[in-house]
Amino acid sequence: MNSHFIINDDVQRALKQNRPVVALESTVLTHGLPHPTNLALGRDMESAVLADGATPATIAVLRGSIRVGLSDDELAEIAQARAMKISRRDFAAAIAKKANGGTTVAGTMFAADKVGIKVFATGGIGGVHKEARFDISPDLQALASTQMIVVCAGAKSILDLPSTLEMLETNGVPVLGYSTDEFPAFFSRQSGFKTSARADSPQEVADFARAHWEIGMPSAILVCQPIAEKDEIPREEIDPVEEQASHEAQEKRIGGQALTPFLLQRVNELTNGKSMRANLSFLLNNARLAAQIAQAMSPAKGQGRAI
Ligand code: PSU
Ligand code: MN
Repeated sequence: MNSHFIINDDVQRALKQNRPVVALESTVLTHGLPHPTNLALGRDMESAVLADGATPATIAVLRGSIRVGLSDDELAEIAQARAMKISRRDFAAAIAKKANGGTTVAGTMFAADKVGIKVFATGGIGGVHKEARFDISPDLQALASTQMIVVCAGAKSILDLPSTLEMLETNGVPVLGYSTDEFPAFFSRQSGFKTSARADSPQEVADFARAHWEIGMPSAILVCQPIAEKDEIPREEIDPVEEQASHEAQEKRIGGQALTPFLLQRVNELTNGKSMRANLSFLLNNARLAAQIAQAMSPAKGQGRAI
């Protein structure tokens, strides 16, 4: 590994001993949630991964280095500092400027793959935008070309969900519903669209992934876990809010990397923080499930818990 990457000791040890490791993204911390909620979430996600027997590896760029695994001080720094949004094209810019940055799903997958992490938990993936259908998240490209299990709560209905699912199909990415046959729409358990397959336990996900990669498939597996029923926001409530946010984005001509953070923030304002609470709920659930899947994937399964 070259000098642009710094892997922290806990993660390095776990990887060396083939113990389960779960990658966590940081754009949700730098661009998705306000301070100090973002720091509390970052800590809670790490604790959730640890409690389910895996080592958390939050990925970010700190002062120009790609960091895999952060200390608590470093997590606090990334949650507070001005940070770039880092997808695949942005790493070199951040390194050259010695900047801080939160890595998106695509950015996190890139770094996690480089160090050999196979399981990653996030909230929602990027996809095809409704406002501009040529605005297709690099997350979809990363999913097409990285052998990794990505646990999410589906995608937001601020995105063009049918086009997003079509792109995943085009790119050979299996969309696994976790205990569901329906693609979950982030705040809602249902979207009206089907997944391509289903798994009902961490072991089933692990077996599916092994089969996919053993035959030589280069793509990721997108595991979609619906939000808990108690935290769900009904479609009739969230859909008009998302539509309003989308109109505002068009009026203000917000595009490119700024679009997703704008939409997230507006939806949160318009729901008086309800969407943020829902977001926190499934981020934690996804961290837990990812840890269980990482255990099921681990050859060192049953050799003691991560510390
Ligand atoms: N969707 C969310 N919350 C998020 C993101 C997406 O509901 O925090 C973040 C993720 O990091 C994702 C990125 O990878 O936004 C996608 O941004 P873009 O659409 O610019 O690719
Ligand atoms: Mn985009």
